[in-house]
Amino acid sequence: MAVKGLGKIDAEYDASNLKVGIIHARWNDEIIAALVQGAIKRLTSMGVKEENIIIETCPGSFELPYATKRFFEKLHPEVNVVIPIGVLIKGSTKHFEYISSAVTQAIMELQFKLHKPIIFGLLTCLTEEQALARAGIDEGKTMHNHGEDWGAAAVEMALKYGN
Ligand code: RBF
Repeated sequence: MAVKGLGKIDAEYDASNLKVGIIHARWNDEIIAALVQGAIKRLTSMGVKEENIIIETCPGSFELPYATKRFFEKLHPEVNVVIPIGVLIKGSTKHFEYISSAVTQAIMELQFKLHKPIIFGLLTCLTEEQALARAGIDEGKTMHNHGEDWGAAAVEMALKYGN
């Protein structure tokens, strides 16, 4: 049994009618691309139709909460759930700490404001190696792709708790 990770999904979900938004930041693009692919792979394997996965981008992780809000309110009110995806890597200044906690808090609060499920697709890594590993693309392939977990979480949250 795995100690970390999402664990076995709790039910057979029929996701064939779900509409899912993915909004990804454009910083750290190689890692982002792998995470987005991981999310799409899991969503489609659970029955979400490719044409019902709507992908949008924003500049960096800091912009994810507002982009997610406007995605629901303006661009695609019909989507059931959004996966905002960003990769923050600690540098030599305090940016990392400020952005990590502000974005985390804002995404959490946004769910309660909008009454929509929003998945936490933010990696907050101390090194680039950590981020590569969590996207499943480090040299030794030491970890799985966390984007896949986010895809599964999106389906479960939309079908069990969504409206
Ligand atoms: N955005 C990310 O998504 N990941 C990062 O690792 C990241 N690091 C940043 C480091 C610095 C010093 C600055 C100024 C910005 C960084 N950003 C990063 C971009 C940030 O999320 C935002 O897009 C910009 O600050 C514009 O509002």
